[in-house]
Amino acid sequence: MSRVVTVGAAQLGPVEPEHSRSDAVARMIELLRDAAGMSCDLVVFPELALTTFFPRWYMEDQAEVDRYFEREMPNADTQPLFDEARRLGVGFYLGYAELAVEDGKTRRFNTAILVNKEGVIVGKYRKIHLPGHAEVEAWRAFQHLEKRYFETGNLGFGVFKEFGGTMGMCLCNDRRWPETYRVLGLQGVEMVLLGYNTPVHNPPAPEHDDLSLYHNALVMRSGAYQNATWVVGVAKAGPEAGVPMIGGSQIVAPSGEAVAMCTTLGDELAVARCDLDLCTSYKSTIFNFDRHREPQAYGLITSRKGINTAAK
Ligand code: ING
Repeated sequence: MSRVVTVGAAQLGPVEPEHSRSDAVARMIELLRDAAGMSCDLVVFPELALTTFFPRWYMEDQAEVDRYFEREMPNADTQPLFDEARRLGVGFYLGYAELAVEDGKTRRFNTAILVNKEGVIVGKYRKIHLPGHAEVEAWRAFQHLEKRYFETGNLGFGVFKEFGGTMGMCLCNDRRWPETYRVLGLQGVEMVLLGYNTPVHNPPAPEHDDLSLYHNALVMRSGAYQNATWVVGVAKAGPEAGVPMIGGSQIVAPSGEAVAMCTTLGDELAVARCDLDLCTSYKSTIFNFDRHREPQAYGLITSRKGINTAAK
């Protein structure tokens, strides 16, 4: 028995500051239609897909920053995407900047949602690992102010029983942290969906720049293999507001192999038929967590003394 989900990695090229949300939505609808033409069940769009990657600038005025946030979802700008997806019978993952009022307090998150084939939001995730810095750093060619503009996500890493399997979500920098995949893996995740906006150049470590695509692939492929899950990673790519961002969107099998990849820096769709039952081949053998993981023996800081004793 196979549980095949046909997935479209819908990479976007630059969303420039002068592009409106409806410009971005129109491009995403084009990719959605292409995906439906290839029998996709689910399409994954990038992080912050509706706007340019605004954390690259320092903005003093909060009202200026808030222009990049969505106050409700769907809204007038995104309703056409929801409507077309429902008409086509395709679900999607969408990254955007969320402004929410919770208990009378205004909260701002880097958010992703999972929308089912009926156009209903069935899952939400708020980015936990926020890279960059909170104060403007004039020495940088461009800023990375996610720690200033967003709060740490408060929804944890959850799984959602959708599309015939166990789906998980994360965002961008989360993909670099093994904890992300392991927390999802311990919940039996079978497909991790993630969008990213990754500059080629990381100002604090220019020596990493040549490895940016390698590191992108490395973290998603190892996360997939070590947690016996599919991983779908989708870029907003290309020279956005003059800042080059990596592409490298790809669909990764539980084996760690990339089965589909984008090869440009523009709007591009990569499609794969993903059999969720392939996860079982790893979850029931080498990564059978119940049989082979030994968390009680891992010597966390709280049992440091225990390790020293064993060493004598
Ligand atoms: N972007 C980057 C990412 O983790 C970054 C931050 C840039 C890390 C360059 C390392 C090198 O992919 C976001 N938005 O998290």
